[in-house]
Amino acid sequence: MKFALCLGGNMGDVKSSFDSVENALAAFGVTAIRRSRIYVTAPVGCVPGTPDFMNQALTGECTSSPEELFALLQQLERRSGRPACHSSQESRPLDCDLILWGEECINTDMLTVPHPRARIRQFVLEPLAEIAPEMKFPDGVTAAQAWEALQKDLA
Ligand code: PH2
Ligand code: MG
Ligand code: MG
Repeated sequence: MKFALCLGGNMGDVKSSFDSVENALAAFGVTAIRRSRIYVTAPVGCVPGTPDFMNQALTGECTSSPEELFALLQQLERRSGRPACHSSQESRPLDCDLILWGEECINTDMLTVPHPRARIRQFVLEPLAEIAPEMKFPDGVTAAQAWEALQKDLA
């Protein structure tokens, strides 16, 4: 299945954390890995004074289940030094969010895909539209169209 991630972080050596995500995904068997450029983005929904984030979209192809991939992503977040229990408003060395899993909707206790806030976040859609403009959300809207729509909303 083709999938899309949004990588983020605002503590420590974020670029090398992003590199280690690519290496770990390749070792896990993910192929056709593509990464956007790194975007420096203002924090959204964080306490005042939170440092800027770096964000990057990553796409790949995977033969394992979304749950298996998600477990790997959590392991990588943990390995970067991020506590297991962590508010989304806090700074973090590494966040690996599963944004799209093909055009599927997944709703389990662990996992909600598409990521519920993907369509309202510039730091998700802009990098994703850069590398996978044709990738579709379950309603058939492409990443490029979603990014265009968000830009209109933001204007
Ligand atoms: N992630 C968050 C909260 N706010 N802001 C930016 N700019 N980038 C992020 O990756 C981000 C955020 C929670 O995961
Ligand atoms: Mg996140
Ligand atoms: Mg996350």
